[in-house]
This record gives sequence, structure tokens and C-alpha cells, in this order.
Amino acid sequence: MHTLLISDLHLTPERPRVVVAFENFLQQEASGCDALYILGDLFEAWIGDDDPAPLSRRVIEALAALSRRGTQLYFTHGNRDFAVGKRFARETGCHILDDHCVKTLYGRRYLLLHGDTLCSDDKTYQRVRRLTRNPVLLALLRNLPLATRQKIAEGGRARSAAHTGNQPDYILDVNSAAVSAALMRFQVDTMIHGHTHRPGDHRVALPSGDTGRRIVLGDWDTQGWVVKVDATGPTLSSFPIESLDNRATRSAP
Ligand SMILES: [Mn+2]
Repeated sequence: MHTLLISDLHLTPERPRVVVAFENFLQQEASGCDALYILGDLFEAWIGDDDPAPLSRRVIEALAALSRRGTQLYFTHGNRDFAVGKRFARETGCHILDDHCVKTLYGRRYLLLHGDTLCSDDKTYQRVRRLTRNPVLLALLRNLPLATRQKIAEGGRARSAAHTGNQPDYILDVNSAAVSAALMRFQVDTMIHGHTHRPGDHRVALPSGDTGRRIVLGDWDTQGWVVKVDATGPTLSSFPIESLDNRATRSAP
């Protein structure tokens, strides 16, 4: 009886070892777990559920296989794969969650989120986020030809890398007031998120005088990160990812 949470795999054909590590994870660690939560940025980029790219099809099939074996799958949008939609959900068997979602797991309540909304000091990013989450704009994007969306995604990735490379460290991490505000708003004491690529298990002093907890998943690169939740609570751990080749490059949040 346990549930697993992962995020920020940033799957891309350019890092085949992470793709293989994910497939192994689904077949081994995740096999038989009650539920798997993917808290965003599963993909480095997602230009639409109709993308016939081999990587997309391969990942969809691997998730569908786990779902068919009885594991519940949940997916939260990240800033890279905000365009994941209903067809992806249907083909994989994933339930798509709201950006902020409270779930009760084995008797305790958790706030689950990608984490980008907590980085409120990064005003440029928050502006981009408001645009990309606008339903009208998203519908327009979905109706563009695949090749056009591909070009837009490439431009977006380059701008994101340039932006994160130019920001002071604290801007790209969570804002502590945003963290306690989210815990208070949803009336939970523990949140689990990814996005910042700064894995950790933090105590959070709340204005109420209580102590909260913020668990941060890491991105998958030379290590993979996972939170396991069971009746004893959540545990963050990592495992090595074997190198298949030397083409690996790290990606920005
Ligand atoms: Mn992210």
C-alpha cells in the first residue's frame, strides 16, 4: 500500500537514458503501487496530443501499460507540458489534476502542485504563465499546424534557457510567503512539488505558529527522484540513472 510521486523528468529524445530510466521505473518501482502522481514537466516540451513523435507514443504506451495493470495515474501540468490534454489523458489512463490539488493519502492530506506558482519573485515567468494558461490562447495554439507549434516550442525553450541563465538564484526558487499562503489557503501542513530542481525536505514556519512541511522533488538527470507516501507519511529518495551515452545535457526548470 503506497503511492509514488515524480516530476521534472523533462523527457526528450536528446536524453535517451532518462527515457529508459523512466520505462524501467514504470515496470519495476511503480509496478503494483496504488497510484503514481506525475507533478509536471514529464516532457521537455509538449506541442499537442496529436504529435506523432516516437517519444510521445512510447511514453503514452508505457503509462497505459501501468494503468492497465491497475495503478491509478495522475498528471499535473508543468510549465513545459501545459498543453497536455484530454487525448493524452484518455490514451494513458491519466486523470489530469488542477494546478493545486489536495489529496488524502493513507489518512493524511497533501497539497500537490508543480511548483511554478510558488516562484512569485520571477515576474517575467509569471507573465508568460498567465498567457500560456489562457484558455482562448491555448485553443488557438492547439489549432496551429504541428510544424508551426514545433517552431514555437523551440523558440520558447531557447528563451526559457536564456531567461533562467540570467536570473539571480533566489528569483528562481520559491517565495516563502507564497509557500505559507498556499498551505494556509488549502488548510494542509504538507505540500509536495517539483519545478525548481532543488530537491529537499523543508520545515516551513507558518503565520499561525504551526510548522508545515515542503517536499521538493528533483529533476531526473544523473539521478532520478521519487517521493513514496504510505501510512507512515512521505519519504523523498533518489537513485542513480545509468549513462547510455555522453550526449546528456541538463535542462532549465
Ligand atoms: Mn517546471
